[in-house]
Amino acid sequence: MKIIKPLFAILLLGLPAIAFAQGTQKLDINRIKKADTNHDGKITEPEMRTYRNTNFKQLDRNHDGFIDNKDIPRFAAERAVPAMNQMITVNDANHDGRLSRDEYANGRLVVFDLFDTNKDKVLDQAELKRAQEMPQAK
Ligand SMILES: [Ca+2]
Ligand SMILES: [Ca+2]
Ligand SMILES: [Ca+2]
Repeated sequence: MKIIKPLFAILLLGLPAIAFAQGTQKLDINRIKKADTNHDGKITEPEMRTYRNTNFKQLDRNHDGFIDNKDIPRFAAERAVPAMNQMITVNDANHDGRLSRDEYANGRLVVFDLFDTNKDKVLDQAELKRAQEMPQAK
């Protein structure tokens, strides 16, 4: 599956679409570190899922219990809708075109897997550093 690089941040962290639209899609290491709940400098898969679970509220801007394109403000649609569609495609287990909290929190951690180069289900400092330095698509 081809993932457009600027979508990494939104896919990995579930950044609010509004942040994405404002051009803050460059991967921010400090945001990633928020997922590191036990502050050991590494992010485990359960930590990432917990982070997604807490982040769901932010993404569900219209508070209907699902994440979909209706949660994207109109002015942000041009840039954010493709990212949202990609995120839905990857995680939409029941194929209803929107993401429930479970689908989002338990969905595929595509970008996590991508950055986890040694496949130990942990993002360590070296892997996070590489992730941050990954060139963005034009
Ligand atoms: Ca919603
Ligand atoms: Ca769904
Ligand atoms: Ca690793």
